[in-house]
Amino acid sequence: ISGTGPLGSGVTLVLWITALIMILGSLYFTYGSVSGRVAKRQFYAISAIITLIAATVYALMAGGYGTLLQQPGGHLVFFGRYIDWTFTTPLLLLDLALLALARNFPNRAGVIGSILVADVYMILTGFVASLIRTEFRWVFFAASCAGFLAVLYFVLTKLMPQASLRGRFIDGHYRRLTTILVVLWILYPVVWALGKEGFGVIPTLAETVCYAVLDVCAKVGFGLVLVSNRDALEDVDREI
Ligand code: RET
Repeated sequence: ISGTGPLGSGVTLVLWITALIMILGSLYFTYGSVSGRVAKRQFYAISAIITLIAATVYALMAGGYGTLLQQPGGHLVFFGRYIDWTFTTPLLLLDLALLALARNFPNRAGVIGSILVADVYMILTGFVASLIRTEFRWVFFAASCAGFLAVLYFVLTKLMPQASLRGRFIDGHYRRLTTILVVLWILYPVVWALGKEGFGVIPTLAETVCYAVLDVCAKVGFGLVLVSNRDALEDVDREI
């Protein structure tokens, strides 16, 4: 890939800072995954992978290789983001599924698979929307939103009742994490619509800052909250 070369200095700085935060997060979660309590290890490990992927892609974008210029009249497409999201959003949903679904839940793989398919559909149609210059992009934006609604449907109506059955610690923890996830994830299409790929009412720097803050909260913040609840994670291990 040739990339578009250096971006504005403000944008580049924000991308490097975010890459650094992701690296620190990844080191922290990796450490926890080998030294922490057994019940927590799988969740530390998933968070470590999520932040490592993000660190890699942020470094790529900061170097000017994670963007392409859409011609003619072009806007910058930060395609790196979609690579990141294709892998990290399924892993975040896997966290919720591992919390909610007991190992002996019938059709566990089917439910998890359905959520992941809806999620990847959301990201890939969103990517296509970002490549299209004409108004037709909103058709793909709408398709992506439909995928997002399907994800929310699974999280709220399929996983939530199962989490409730697993005792009050898991139930409470699942609800807290789901609230954080829903609030943060809804903001992504909002930033997209406001940014260059959508209506173009906010400049690239503002868009970069918004996504950086969202990504740090949705990956590092979410991961920290996830591993902070010992009672709930021990119940996951105890197969309640
Ligand atoms: C797009 C644009 C099209 C419409 C929709 C979108 C949703 C994106 C989401 C992304 C979440 C990313 C996370 C990343 C980090 O950990 C693709 C922006 C609905 C929900 C959580």
